[in-house]
Amino acid sequence: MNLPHLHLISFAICPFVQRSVITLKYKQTPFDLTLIDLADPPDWFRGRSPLGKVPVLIVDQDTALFESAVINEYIDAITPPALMPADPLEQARTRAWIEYLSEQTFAQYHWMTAATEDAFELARHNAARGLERLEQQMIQDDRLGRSAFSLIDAALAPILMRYALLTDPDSPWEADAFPRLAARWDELRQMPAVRDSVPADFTAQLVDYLRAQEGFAPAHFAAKLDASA
Ligand SMILES: N[C@@H](CCC(=O)N[C@@H](CS)C(=O)NCC(=O)O)C(=O)O
Repeated sequence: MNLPHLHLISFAICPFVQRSVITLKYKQTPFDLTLIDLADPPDWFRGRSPLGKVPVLIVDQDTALFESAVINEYIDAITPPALMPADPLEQARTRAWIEYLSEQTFAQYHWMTAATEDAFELARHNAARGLERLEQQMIQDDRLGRSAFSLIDAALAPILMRYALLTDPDSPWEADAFPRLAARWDELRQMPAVRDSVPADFTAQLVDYLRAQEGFAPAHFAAKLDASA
């Protein structure tokens, strides 16, 4: 099958875009990437992205796909090896856990950007509960904890990468508390598709992003990351 031309529209530190970059790199599929500033998006982006969100994947300069889970399923369908299971029940379960990870991505974002100390604590608690439930699932359910790479991993890696970067006594993430997740992150972080899914100056870009926000958590992390960037 001749591959269509794939053009991914991105915002540099977006974890949802990163899901698609991981999938494209895992499949060793060529693609163009255009970065936009979400604070000041270009006019053409509004026309291409019905929700005004990234990622958008423009296929053959023509069709714009949106929603990272949908984009990843499309990439998976047109490039071997297939990551989505063939069995309809397993497909549905895969989609459900990817949706769960979307919630955890937002929980992490709320924690990283909490405006007040109270909101930071609440967000930490919510994110920790989400991680605990995931850890339990991985213990009970070998299909989730197995080592073969999956579309679930493409959604999990951006979250764990950010927790690994934002080490903090008030982090929901503790490697000792989540041994299954920590072991999975150890495997994922060594994969070239995951390692190369963010730019070399990712930490600096995250600091810049946080510095541009206001409130308790951004100031807290920007100062910490600044020192280590
Ligand atoms: N459900 C969407 C979420 C994408 C999303 O929230 N992207 C953020 C950047 S990380 C965005 O574009 N935000 C802009 C906005 O909400 O206006 C997906 O999975 O693609």
